[in-house]
Amino acid sequence: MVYHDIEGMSVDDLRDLQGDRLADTVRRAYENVPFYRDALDEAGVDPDDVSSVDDVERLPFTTKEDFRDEYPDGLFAVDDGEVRRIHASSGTTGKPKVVAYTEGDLEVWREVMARSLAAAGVEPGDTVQNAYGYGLFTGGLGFHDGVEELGATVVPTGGGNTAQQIEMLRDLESDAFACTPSYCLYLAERLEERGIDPADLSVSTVTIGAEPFTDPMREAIESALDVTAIDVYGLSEIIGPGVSIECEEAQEGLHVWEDHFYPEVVDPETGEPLDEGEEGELVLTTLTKEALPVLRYRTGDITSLTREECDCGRTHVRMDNVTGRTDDLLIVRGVNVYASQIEEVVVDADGVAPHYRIDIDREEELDRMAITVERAPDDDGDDAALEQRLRDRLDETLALSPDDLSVVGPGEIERTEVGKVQRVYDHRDDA
Ligand code: DLL
Repeated sequence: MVYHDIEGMSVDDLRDLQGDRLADTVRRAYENVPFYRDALDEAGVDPDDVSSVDDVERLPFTTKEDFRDEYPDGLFAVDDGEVRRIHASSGTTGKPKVVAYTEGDLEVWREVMARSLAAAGVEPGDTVQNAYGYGLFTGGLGFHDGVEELGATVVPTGGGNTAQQIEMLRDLESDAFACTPSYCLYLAERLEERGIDPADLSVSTVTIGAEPFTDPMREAIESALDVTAIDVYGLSEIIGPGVSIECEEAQEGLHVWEDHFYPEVVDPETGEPLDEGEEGELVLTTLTKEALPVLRYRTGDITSLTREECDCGRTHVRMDNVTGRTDDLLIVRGVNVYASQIEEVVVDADGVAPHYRIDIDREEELDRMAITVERAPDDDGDDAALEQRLRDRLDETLALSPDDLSVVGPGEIERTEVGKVQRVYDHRDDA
């Protein structure tokens, strides 16, 4: 279902609108945020010269470090009295990134989330159980507001508390469920333990995001829960969930709501813009944010863009599923490999459960990689044969031979009930 006419706006009109909104955003950032005034001056950009989206490439980048340096509110562009809500996202190191919303920003967020849910196939009157965490994390409240805005019913279970989650899913007969991909797997196992067949639940759609996942992982989720899994993307620095989503009609890339967020893909090394279809780092510019306008944010997320017509009729550009981040690149003895490439091989293999972990160590100046995978419960248990199959596939597809590859029994790899999953453990900096 298309929620708003703007989703089908002609590409030319969309570009005109983006140009006007970009000019406004740059002017507001320049006038209200000393950080941006300095950065724009240094880049030699006069806000009065910004009039079309083509000018975006002249703007300076904003990075995660800038958020940390300006902690907590140095990037805010409005007075405290206009801020209605704060969220924060914590990384693995340093201070969290604190983000702010005016009443207008909250309205935009509600709307893009309502659009996203409608694109995923949720309809007014449906019931959506929201298992994203509430609190400073943007997932819980972002989904919550969007469900209500769409005219559907939200069941705000939040993260974890799986026994209650299952009880509510059964008794309230929710049509859709919202959670991270790792929680889908967790939930599927708890359902099985209780002898509940997911096919007997009324949930038909799960909107999964907040973590990278590959196609084999999505297939594992869809089959374990007997649902369609729709990929939803977003980040706190830009708004939260609702930057982009797959449409249920095509499920071929995620439509970026580009009347509010302008996407580019750049070479992660040089920062040079890449062409449509080329894979690189996603860079986003907010076009309507009031409390926290952000120019050319280096998301670190790897994707590519396509403007090809989509079956669903939406004209908004699509980004590819994000399976990894620039900082997930594991360089092990000169071989560059992303965790997602390993995931694709191991999760796709027969006899393996969709759970794994990667440990990187350094011994006597040499990097060592250990991969641990889990035997699927219904596998007959020839671990040696399984290990050899995986080694052959890793070698064939990635030229990678892990120093250690172990197969463990069902349930032995730690699960994630709350928050974002961690699968890569780099111990090289521990010493
Ligand atoms: O994770 C917002 C969100 C909540 C998105 C719920 C979707 C659903 P942050 O905590 O700021 O915000 O983390 C943002 O998570 O830069 C990506 O690296 C990753 N990420 C988010 N969605 C996806 C996705 C939320 N669909 C960071 N696929 C982003 C892959 C994703 N990675």
